[in-house]
Amino acid sequence: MTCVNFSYGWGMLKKSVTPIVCGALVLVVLAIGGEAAAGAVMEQPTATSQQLRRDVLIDADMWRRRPSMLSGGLGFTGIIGVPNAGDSDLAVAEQAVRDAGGTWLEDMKCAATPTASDHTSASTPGGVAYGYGFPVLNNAGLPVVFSWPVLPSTVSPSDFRITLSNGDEVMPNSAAVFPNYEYDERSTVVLFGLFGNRYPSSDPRSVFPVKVEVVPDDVPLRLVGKEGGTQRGKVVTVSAVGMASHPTTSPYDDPDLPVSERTGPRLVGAKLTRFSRRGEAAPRAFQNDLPNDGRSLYGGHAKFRIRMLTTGGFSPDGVRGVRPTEFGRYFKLIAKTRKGKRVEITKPGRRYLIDGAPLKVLGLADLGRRQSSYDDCYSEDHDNQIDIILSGSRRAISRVKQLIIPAQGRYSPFFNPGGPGNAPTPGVRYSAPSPRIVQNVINGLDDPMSVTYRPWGDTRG
Ligand SMILES: [Ca+2]
Ligand SMILES: [Ca+2]
Ligand SMILES: [Ca+2]
Repeated sequence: MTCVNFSYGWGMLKKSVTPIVCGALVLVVLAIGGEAAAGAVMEQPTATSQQLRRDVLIDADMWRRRPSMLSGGLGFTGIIGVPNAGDSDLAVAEQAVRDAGGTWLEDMKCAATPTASDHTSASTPGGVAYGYGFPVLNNAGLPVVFSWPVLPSTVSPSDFRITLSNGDEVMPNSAAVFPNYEYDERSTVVLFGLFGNRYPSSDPRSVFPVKVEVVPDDVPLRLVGKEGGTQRGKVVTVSAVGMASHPTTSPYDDPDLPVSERTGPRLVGAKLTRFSRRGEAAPRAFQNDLPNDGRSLYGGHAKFRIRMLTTGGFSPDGVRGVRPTEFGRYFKLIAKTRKGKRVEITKPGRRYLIDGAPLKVLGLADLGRRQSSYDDCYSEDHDNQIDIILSGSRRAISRVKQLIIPAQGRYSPFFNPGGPGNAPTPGVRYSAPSPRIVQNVINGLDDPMSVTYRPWGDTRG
């Protein structure tokens, strides 16, 4: 058996395998071989996955004053837990991925030789076990985004019930804060399970989630925040039971819909704060793409941060990472002067004047590590946060009011990991591109709306 190139991140596993992951793969083979054997050896979740269940939050964002579920809907199907997707023989891996409905990048331009996990967003069963505890086979992915971070030790599959458009109710197979594992994140839980198919919602054969809800179990899911949702409030935990989302579309709806109607990933929040790297850390087993904070990439020039929260992974094609240099490819910021004049901020590195005060976008962060240059193999965390890092005066920065993803013309849309790559398999339907998005920016310069919860007093993995 070959034990290489399990990736992780939305199931994209960029890292070489540890003995633990090889062990998990062996368990998968046993599971396929016979349920009795699987039951005997798979009672315990992987040790790595348990690192994500420790209750540590450091300056984690509250995205609204009140706790709620901001989004919860199908991301993509079939590509989570694909046996052989990480095979070192890339022809074997590509065939396995395409057979499962995934895509495989061609003509990659990389300084290093691309591995299977550079070519595809499909994950291996062993890679799933690394972050989620147990392997799964050919599952769908469904991110659930809350307005407050979760209390990690309360997260389990039995906290969720998914109602499908055909009336079926299903429980996920997996649930974890992965890949939103940094201590200043953790408001998104990703679920794996069997949540539908790839027919568009206009097709009578279509099955997709129409309700995603938090239900009671032995240890009901709790969120952590502060009274009133303000920095000064007392730290509280609240039950998430009863919170729900009601999707009406499938990510497999027509990708050629008008840009405003596309059913790909969206934004659910954007917040401006003073730059801080507090909480920019993760448990030991999850540090491969760290540090990825603004100061690590842009040094002392990093003075302000606009962090965005998305409903699912953001990639230019479903597979490749976003690069720190690509602000202008996807985004623009809108500032309003005191007299109401609109200023579009479109170019990184350019100095803009707002009411005579300077502002500059340095670039993007919360992707991967700083490199001297970036290519098709750039490894990033593939979670659902991206930071825009700025320098300039507070007077100018505080006038930034909107973040826009035009998603057409000279602007690229985003795809979740179910996207088509650059060489989709003919006849296979992939998840849709993002719509045009206009997101109001929360001004957190005075009140950053963040919460720290650290009962054990340390941040080590
Ligand atoms: Ca991150
Ligand atoms: Ca980060
Ligand atoms: Ca990120």
